[in-house]
Amino acid sequence: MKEQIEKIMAELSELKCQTEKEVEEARVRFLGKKGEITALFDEFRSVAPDMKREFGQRLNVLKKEAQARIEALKAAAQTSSTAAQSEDVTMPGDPLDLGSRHPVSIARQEIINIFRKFGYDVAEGPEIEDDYHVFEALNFPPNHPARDMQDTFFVSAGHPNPLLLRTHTSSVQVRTMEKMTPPIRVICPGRVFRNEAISARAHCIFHQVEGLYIDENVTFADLKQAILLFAREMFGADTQIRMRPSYFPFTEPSAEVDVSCNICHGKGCNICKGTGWLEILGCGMVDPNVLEASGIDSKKYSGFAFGMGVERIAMLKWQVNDLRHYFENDLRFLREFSTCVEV
Ligand code: 2U9
Repeated sequence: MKEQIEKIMAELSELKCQTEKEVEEARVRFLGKKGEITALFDEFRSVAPDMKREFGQRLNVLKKEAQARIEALKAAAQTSSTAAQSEDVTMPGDPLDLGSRHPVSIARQEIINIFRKFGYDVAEGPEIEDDYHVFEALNFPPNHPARDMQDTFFVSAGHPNPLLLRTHTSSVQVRTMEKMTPPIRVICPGRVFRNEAISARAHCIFHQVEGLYIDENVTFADLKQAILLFAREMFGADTQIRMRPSYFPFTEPSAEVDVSCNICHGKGCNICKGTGWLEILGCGMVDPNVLEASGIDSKKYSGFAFGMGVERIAMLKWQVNDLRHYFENDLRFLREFSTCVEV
């Protein structure tokens, strides 16, 4: 009996089971009604009285060991079967909810791509600027309303050259003129800030793309051609433009540009308010004072400049009726642009 107890003890320590079924089979084999350990307890009845104490103790140790081993194997089998159920490695992965480009980013990139094709470089500059680069160098008179606290966010006021949040990206062109000699052909995309109440048509933060072309003999005809080509690339090959006289401190002459309505093709609809035209940008010939302020000889060089609001271009291109959609991040709105990919 001693050898049998030792043999079963060795088998128990080597025992391995993968599944709960295998554990149950092992339990039946050792501890079931007809199990090997149960059979030893039956045999125990016929053991000589002087050996009963020793074998009784050995048998109890063996039974406890068998029960503990079976319990441990059962717990391990249950854990691995739960893990196997929850981790089916053949299942496809959880789909990732991919985002898409914001319509303002798409429009901004389309504008940049068009002017890049025309040979323009891209320049960027600081959003916190000084009065000189935003107003003074651009021929704004000292009492111009844009220089007022009502219209501009000041970072440090009461200084001869206060710091402020730029109200247009023209300051980037000024810095470009300070650094470079003509020919200069540059577009300046960026965020601008104006102290305005938020509404369907205005926001205190928006995006602009401005352009500047300076060389010898640049004329208004060159400006008109550049804007016409841009409008046709942006809004379609049959787009017409018209120019209306306007005024800006930094350009002379100045104009506002409309494109023919891409919804009604000039017939008149509620998008163009029955006029057949949509305003897209402002432009003009750079004022000689502006050239001279940045060290460019206005007798030798001339140039044109233009500026557009990117949110407005995107509104016209995709018929967005309220500027606030751009800032609310409503996925139903943003997903409408998931198939618009700029090249
Ligand atoms: C330099 C010289 C001239 C940039 C220009 C406009 C006309 C213009 C507005 C369009 C809509 C701003 O976003 S908006 O409100 N811009 O009408 N911008 S000419 O002229 C410059 C710029 C830099 C050195």
